Formats: sequence, C-alpha cells, structure tokens
Amino acid sequence: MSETHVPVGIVGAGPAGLLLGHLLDRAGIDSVTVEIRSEAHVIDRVRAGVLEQTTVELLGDVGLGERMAREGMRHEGLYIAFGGRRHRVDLSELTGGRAITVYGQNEIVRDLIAARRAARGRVIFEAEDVRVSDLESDAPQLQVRAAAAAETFRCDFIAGCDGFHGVCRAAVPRNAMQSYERAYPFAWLGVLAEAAPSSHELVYCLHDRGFALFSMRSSRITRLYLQCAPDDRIESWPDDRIWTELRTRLATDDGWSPNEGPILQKGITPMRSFVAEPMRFRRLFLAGDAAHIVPPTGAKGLNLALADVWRLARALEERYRHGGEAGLDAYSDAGLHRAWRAQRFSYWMTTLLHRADEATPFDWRRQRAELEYVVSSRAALTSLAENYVGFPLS
Ligand code: RFL
Ligand code: PHB
Repeated sequence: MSETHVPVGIVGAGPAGLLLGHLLDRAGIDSVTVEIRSEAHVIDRVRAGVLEQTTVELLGDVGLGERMAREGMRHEGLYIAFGGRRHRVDLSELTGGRAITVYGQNEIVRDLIAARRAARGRVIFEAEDVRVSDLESDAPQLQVRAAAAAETFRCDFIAGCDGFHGVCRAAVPRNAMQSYERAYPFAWLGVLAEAAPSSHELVYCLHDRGFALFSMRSSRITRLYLQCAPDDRIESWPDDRIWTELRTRLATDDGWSPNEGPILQKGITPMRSFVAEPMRFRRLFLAGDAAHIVPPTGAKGLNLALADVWRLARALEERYRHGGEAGLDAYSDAGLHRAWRAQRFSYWMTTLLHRADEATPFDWRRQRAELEYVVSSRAALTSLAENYVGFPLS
C-alpha cells in the first residue's frame, strides 16, 4: 500500500469537486480528486441547466467560459403559466440588466474535466472503497482502491464534494453536525427530447393536474419536467403518457405548446430540502450537495455548489500563501447564509408551483391568489427576479 502526502484531498468529481481542483491548481495548490463513478457516467448525467449570472462570470474569470459563451443561451426572462395564461417575468428589466444562462451541467463537467486534464491534475475515476479517517487529527486520511491497488493520501485538508449520499458527511461524529431536512409529497419526472424548443425562455407552469416545466439544452434539444408522485416508477410513464400529460399541463390559451420529438432520456428525482450545520468538521470541509440540497424549482443547487468551492478555494489560498485561517473559519457561516437564502427561495417556488395531494380547497384557492399577486405586483416580481438571477458571491 502506498502513502502520499497531498495538501488537499477532494472527494467527488461532480461540478463542485472538479471546480475546486481547478481553482486550487490555478493558485498553485496541489490536490487529488477521487470519484467512485466512471468519467463517462459523470459527464453523461443529465441534471441542472440554469446558471446564475455570477456563476457564468466566475467560470469565465477562471478560463472556463469559452465554449459556454459560444453554446450557452442567455435568457433575460422566463414565463410563469397558470389558468391557461403565460405571464412573462422580465428578469433583466427587474434586476438592472442581469440574466441567467442555460448551459447543461454535463457541459460544465465536460469543460472542467478537460481543464483538469490539460493541467495534469490527478482525478481518479472509478475509485473503490473510498474512506476518510483520522478526522480528529491534523493530517486526515483519504483512502481509496484504484486499479486494484490501495492508496492512502495524508492530507492537510479534505473537501467533501461527494454529494448527498457521499461518505464525508457520514464520517463526521454525530454530535458535531446538525441536519435540517424536509421531504416533499411529490417528485419530478425529467425528460430530454429531441425537439427544437418552441419558446426561447423557460416556462414554469402550475396546472390543476400539477407542475410542469419547459426548459432546453440547445436549439435541437428540449428539457421538460412533470410533477409526479414520489413513489411513481418510470415504467408507468411510457412516452405517449408523458407527451399527453405535458401537452395538457403546458399548453396555453395563446396557442403555445412544446414541440414533441423522440425522448432520449427520462428519470424520476425525489425532492428534498436539506442543510448540514456547520459545513465543517476540523479539517474536513463540506461543499455543494454534500452540505445542502434544495428542491430544483429554484434552479439553485449547482450555483450554490460552485459558490461554496469558490469560497473554499479562496480560504485555502489565503492559508497556503499567508498562513491565515480567517477564511477557513468564516467558510461555514458564509456558506450557510447563502444556502438558507437559496433554501427559502427554492421552498417558496416549490410550494407556489406544485399541487400537493393533501391541499384543501382553501389551500388551492390561496395558492392561486398568490400566483395572481406575484405576476401582477412589481414588488413581488422584483423579489422573484433578484433571487432567480442570484446574488453576488460573498
Ligand atoms: P454531485 O453533482 O452530486 O457530485 C458528487 C460527486 O461525488 C461522487 N461520489 C463519490 N466520490 C467518491 N467517493 C464517494 N464515496 C462518493 N459518493 C459520491 C458522485 O458520484 C458525484 O460525481 O454534487 P455537487 O458537485 O455538489 O453538485 C451539485 C449539483 O449536481 C446539484 O446541486 C444540481 O444538479 C441541482 N440541480 C440544479 N441546480 C441548479 O443550479 N440549476 C438547475 O437548473 C438544477 N436543476 C438539479 C436540477 C438537480 C436535478 N437532479 C437530478 C437532482 C435538475 C435536476 C433534475
Ligand atoms: C433544467 O433545465 O434542467 C432546469 C431548469 C430550471 C429548473 C430546474 C431545472 O428550475
């Protein structure tokens, strides 16, 4: 078994882990990243699509913006639809010119892996038996088995970027971290279809039959979501049922409906809100979905994950350049502030736009009244827009 010292051990090669490796590399700090899945799996996973303006600026500032600038789609507005009508939310006008960009998470991951490779960064895919230990010591360990050989990395710091089901958070002693959680009585059925988007902008829709979302990935690919039951199985959603349901929920009185085409991929995702506090245990720092999960209705998860590692990279740079730990000490509080703000917004968007089975007729009327208010009040629209396009990094 070999043992190597490495300043930062990164667990997980999702967007958070890969960007952290990239940022550390630019700051001259060595790291190793270990990932249980294959490179192809990590790239092909279909997930987020909406980037806040700050996220786009961050990726551009660190040399990752070239393809995104070419292929990403800048959106200056979105639609909220209910009662058969679409209402445009002019994000840019409401936020002094800010906007979001639609660029698939898998494209960001592809760009990040290419950058890690160009910098000769160590990313170990298909790692087995990933374990973190000695967390109470000044030299925590990251152990993996890769290509049938066991390796131990002695680290100054470990970054837990291993998502909600990872090993890092689970390795923290129970009484050292508190978690806050909420499950929702519905899930999202997500569909990738080979069909030209029939709207330039996203459509978030509440119908009597539940939520539906129209999004996109390119001029040829539409991305769609339907509210379904958390225990629904994908087998009970044949393609023709999906299209019938999408058409029924999304079509509006102005004649708009999504273009249809072959379904390339479909899957069901549960919804939850989750926050772990603090986001740190000694020399282990949690980032991204390992520390917090938001329901996807606010489109915040990926943006939060990248904001975490931006802050963590700055704090580690300060530590290695000047020996100061103020940034590391402030990491958790600043991350939790951002995470809870996103948590509030994502919860609000989710409960505003989904139909809960247990909703009483009163709840349903109140929810419709809230939607009417949101689309008719400049104050409410401004609040939605500033949260949706996102806040500056801090
Ligand atoms: P990830 O992407 O889950 O990556 C974690 C990585 O860690 C690996 N891993 C391990 N590696 C080593 N050892 C272990 N023991 C490990 N256990 C796990 C995993 O294989 C994986 O590669 O977390 P990260 O990097 O924090 O990134 C978070 C984002 O992926 C997530 O927040 C977003 O996808 C959420 N999300 C959205 N976010 C947005 O900002 N905008 C959106 O429009 C948006 N839409 C979405 C979404 C998430 C969705 N799903 C499927 C959950 C839409 C959907 C449907
Ligand atoms: C997506 O395009 O995948 C997407 C868009 C908006 C959301 C969530 C997901 O709120």
